[in-house]
Amino acid sequence: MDLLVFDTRMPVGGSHLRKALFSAARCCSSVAGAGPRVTAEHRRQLAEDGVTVVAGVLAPDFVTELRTVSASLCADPSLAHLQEDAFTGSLIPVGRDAAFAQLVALPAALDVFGQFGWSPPSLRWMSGFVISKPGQSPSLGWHQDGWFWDEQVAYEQCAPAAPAPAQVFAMYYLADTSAANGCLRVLPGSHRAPGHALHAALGRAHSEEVRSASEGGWQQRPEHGEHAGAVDVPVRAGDLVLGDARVLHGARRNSTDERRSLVTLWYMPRFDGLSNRMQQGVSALHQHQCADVRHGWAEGVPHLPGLLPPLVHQGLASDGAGEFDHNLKFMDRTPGFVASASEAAREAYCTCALAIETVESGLVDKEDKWGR
Ligand SMILES: O=C(O)CCC(=O)C(=O)O
Repeated sequence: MDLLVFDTRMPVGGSHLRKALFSAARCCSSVAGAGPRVTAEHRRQLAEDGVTVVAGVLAPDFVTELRTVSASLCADPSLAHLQEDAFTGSLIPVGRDAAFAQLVALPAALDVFGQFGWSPPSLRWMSGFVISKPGQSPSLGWHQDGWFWDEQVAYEQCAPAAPAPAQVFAMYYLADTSAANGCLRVLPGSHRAPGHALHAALGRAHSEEVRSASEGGWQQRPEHGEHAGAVDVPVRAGDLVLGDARVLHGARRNSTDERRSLVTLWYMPRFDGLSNRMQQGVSALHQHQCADVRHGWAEGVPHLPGLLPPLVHQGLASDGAGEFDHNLKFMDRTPGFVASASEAAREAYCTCALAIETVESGLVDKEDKWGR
């Protein structure tokens, strides 16, 4: 399909991501002599569509440095086990190289976050990965990265005056992207549609069950298909793609012979306002995936110490899979109400479910997970 053409028949409603608006947001986001500027359109896109692009956040020299570091990590034989999934490509924690400390606490990015209203100490960084798709690799399947679907914050954005997302991705592609080399694609508005039909058809994100590239027929699986309302998000190297963790997204196949790499960083814009249980989950994920950063990383990088979540001591058991599997026991990756959730989560879920019910009757089951 054409890039960024918005299909008005999309099932989740309320979204207006269109090529013209998207381009306008990119063009207007930089002012000569100043850092990138966040516009009302960026805010609207993030709130309603679940993703926006702030152009030109990384200087070209820094992009080159990050590309060199990423390439050397991908060439490191000791990290081969983190590159076995042909769909994702590499999934190498940024803690493997201190060069990424500068990126996590980059003043230009913190300035952008500040314009969205997110600042330390409530803004915390959780984790990050070098995701590098080799040339001639298949698409990365549709998925969402929310792991807190038993929490109130997973559902409160169905309310009209929605607060900041609980978790956002900051993606920096290290090369210009297009449909040919595996650009990002998203289903705008799906972060606010936990009853979206696609959820029930997908396996858990970044788990063993969705990484069997060797199996034939992957092209026919729903996570690799075309879906109504989906848009491509091609960017230039160094742009910042900011998105809600819950938005359904994936990447097109890389049909070129060049690697296509990005760094995905995960931030919690309002860590202080999260439940204790979720704060502990953030800290546990941080420790599990990026513990290396505590060993000397923060030294000499202004702002970084204030972005790190507190450490916790709790079980970090995974569901039995290897280091590549990003599913720990406390995570709830499936949208929809679960009986063990708190009363606050139940109320938020019901409000959200009622809002969706008026749009899509028949999808709502208040007693159990949607569609499962
Ligand atoms: O590879 C990409 O373009 C997207 C990566 C992604 O989906 C993620 O970091 O969650």
